[in-house]
Amino acid sequence: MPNATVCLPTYNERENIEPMLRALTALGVDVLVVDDNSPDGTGEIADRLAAELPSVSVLHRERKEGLGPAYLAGFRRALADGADYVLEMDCDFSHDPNDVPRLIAACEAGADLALGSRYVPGGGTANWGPGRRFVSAGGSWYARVLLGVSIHDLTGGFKCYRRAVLERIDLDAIHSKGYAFQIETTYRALRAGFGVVEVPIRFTDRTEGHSKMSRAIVLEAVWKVPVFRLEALTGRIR
Ligand SMILES: Nc1nc2c(ncn2[C@@H]2O[C@H](COP(=O)(O)OP(=O)(O)O)[C@@H](O)[C@H]2O)c(=O)[nH]1
Ligand SMILES: [Mg+2]
Repeated sequence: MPNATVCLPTYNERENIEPMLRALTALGVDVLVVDDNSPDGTGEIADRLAAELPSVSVLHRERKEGLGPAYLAGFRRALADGADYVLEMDCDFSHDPNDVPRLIAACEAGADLALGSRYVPGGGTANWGPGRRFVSAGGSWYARVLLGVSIHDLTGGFKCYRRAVLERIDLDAIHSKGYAFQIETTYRALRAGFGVVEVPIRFTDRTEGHSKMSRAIVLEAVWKVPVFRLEALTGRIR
């Protein structure tokens, strides 16, 4: 396995953190848990596992600020620690840890950024009703059309970056918190000329713990997409 670090943001994932860390370490990747002081004790469980598993480390942040800031802190740490590939992944088993090697393989085969994608042939969502599928696929379609890109799943959070991508895109300029963060990072990579590929994945709803998705996170993505396009037109995203 190449030198890859999975950044795993957690907020109240007490039921999921241990099985997830065991599944990931069995694959031979490094894992960086980024915990925002979860009130349910996820951070302490992660510390205990980090003491047992040499490939696991934990970044503790003081408070919950959303997925974007947690990932940015994780990316900076992973780059400083010398990772060649940096991955994003949810800690609720919506993303199958066994798909991690496929994302890394896509980068090894030449991609700069590999996206786990629900909306390409072979990908999909298990146990989602038509309403939720429509909103999610519609959101990606909205971003795809407004940004003028050819990516089908822009809001997914299962990704593998070649380190050069994170070194090149301006991490300091990114202030998105939720789905907008996923759209923005991929858009910045595309604008910078990197090769982005979609790898089909099957997304499964979590069975343990609770989603932290909110109306504010959805609205942020809606208003930020045209802003990203404007920023690209005015040279602020390049
Ligand atoms: N560190 C950190 N992790 C978060 C935050 N919000 C969500 N997460 C984690 O991000 C992942 C995806 O969040 P989730 O609530 O499942 O979002 P959903 O899949 O869109 O419903 C999970 O591992 C969460 O624990 C946050 O503010 N800080
Ligand atoms: Mg989830």
